[in-house]
Amino acid sequence: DQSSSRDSSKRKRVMVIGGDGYCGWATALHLSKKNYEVAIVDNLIRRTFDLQLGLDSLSPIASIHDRVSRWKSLTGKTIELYIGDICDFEFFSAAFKSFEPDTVVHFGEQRSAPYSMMDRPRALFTQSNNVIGTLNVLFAIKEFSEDCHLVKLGTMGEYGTPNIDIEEGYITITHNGRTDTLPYPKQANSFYHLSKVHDSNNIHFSCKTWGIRATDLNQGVVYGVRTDETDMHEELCNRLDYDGVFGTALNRFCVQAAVGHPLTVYGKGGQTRGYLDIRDTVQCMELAIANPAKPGEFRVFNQFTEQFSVRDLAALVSKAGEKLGIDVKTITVPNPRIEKEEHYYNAKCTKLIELGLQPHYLSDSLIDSLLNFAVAYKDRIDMKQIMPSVSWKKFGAAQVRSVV
Ligand code: NAD
Ligand code: USQ
Repeated sequence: DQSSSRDSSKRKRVMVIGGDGYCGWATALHLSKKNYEVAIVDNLIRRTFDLQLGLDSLSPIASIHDRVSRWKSLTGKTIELYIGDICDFEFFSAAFKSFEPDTVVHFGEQRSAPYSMMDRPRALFTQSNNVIGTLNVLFAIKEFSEDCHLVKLGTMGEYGTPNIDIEEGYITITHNGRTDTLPYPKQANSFYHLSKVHDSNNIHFSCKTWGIRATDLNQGVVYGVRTDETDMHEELCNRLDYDGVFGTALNRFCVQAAVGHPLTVYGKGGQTRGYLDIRDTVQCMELAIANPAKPGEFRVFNQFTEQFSVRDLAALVSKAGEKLGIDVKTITVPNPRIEKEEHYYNAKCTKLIELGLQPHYLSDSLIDSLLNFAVAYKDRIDMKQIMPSVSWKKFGAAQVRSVV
């Protein structure tokens, strides 16, 4: 019978929610390669956002069905697929009961700050999708498998840019002669980043109340596209977003350089964030899964390897472009966001290193490889999508562009 064969195989079962997305796809393949039993849960809404907004990944991506069958034909490994919305508890609880995960890795949220700042419907969608989805995951764990470890993607942006060092989740404060260790203050800068703050609070409460074990990974901005597994075949290729809504800083700069568009530094360019290579995202996920939190523990890791300002990134891409004979220019774009443009930033990131993370620090060769990747798909670039189109200030109740 199925359950006894599961017991005897002793392979850990990991459900990857959001496994068709940028971080999730790379992670699902990596875990499958490392001999975990993997299931992907995804409602493919990220692909729908592209269709609705007229955007596309720089790299052509195969359908999720073709992706997993190609993986099976290359490696013999099966990745189970559950296509549906985790906000639908009937769907999600059926998937959960059928797969019986030891770990749930949750990437399945609307993750773009500009998308969440487009209009009221998209702000509401972002918060309801993210907060309700995460609550459903917590309810499923509570109801069906209290021992299951939740590994949840949070974001460094939950902390904002305070004028003191950023700790990993908690800070010890002495106030009026008394001392306590408290959740680090959160000051998010978009309705998206705020949805992650709400998630963290809901997860923390569930750990305390029901004894759930959870790891919140406050990830920095991810860059890069290739991992060992996605490199195995063109049908396993990951998505690479470069547009003004879903593209993130370094990935955008490399694509901009490849098509001769000046690099779009918003405002003064002193905005500093934590960054990491997608090859380190998959390593961090593996480490968090292999070393689970204790029952009732709400563990927080800051998941990034280096800090850069956007000005630093523009300079690094210009230098790498020069070597490849590309003349890279930088422009100052009036900042579409409300954020500090010059500020103190010093965030801790030691806990994943202590667990064994071996970082791929940003190097010329990584930038070269991203630039070359972008040059290879140059013909697919839609120049109209490069400049930012969403303003934090002009935010209104009306819906812009098409309907979700
Ligand atoms: P992505 O948009 O590429 O992938 C997210 C996936 O989740 C998509 O495939 C989408 O279809 C799916 N999804 C969304 N809502 C869902 C729902 N209700 N039910 C089922 N599936 C749903 O995003 P990504 O860049 O891979 O980011 C993954 C996670 O990591 C997000 O939670 C994001 O906040 C976090 N993160 C990303 C970055 C980054 O730089 N990309 C940095 C820090 C944190
Ligand atoms: N920026 C530019 N020029 C650009 C794009 C961005 O100057 O062309 C600036 C932004 O103003 C911001 C910084 O670069 O100050 C980072 O912006 P981003 O778009 O690269 O990243 P962000 O909006 O913060 O969001 C991304 C992911 C999100 C994740 C977050 C991690 O989309 O899912 O949570 O990175 S973090 O920033 O650490 O919160």
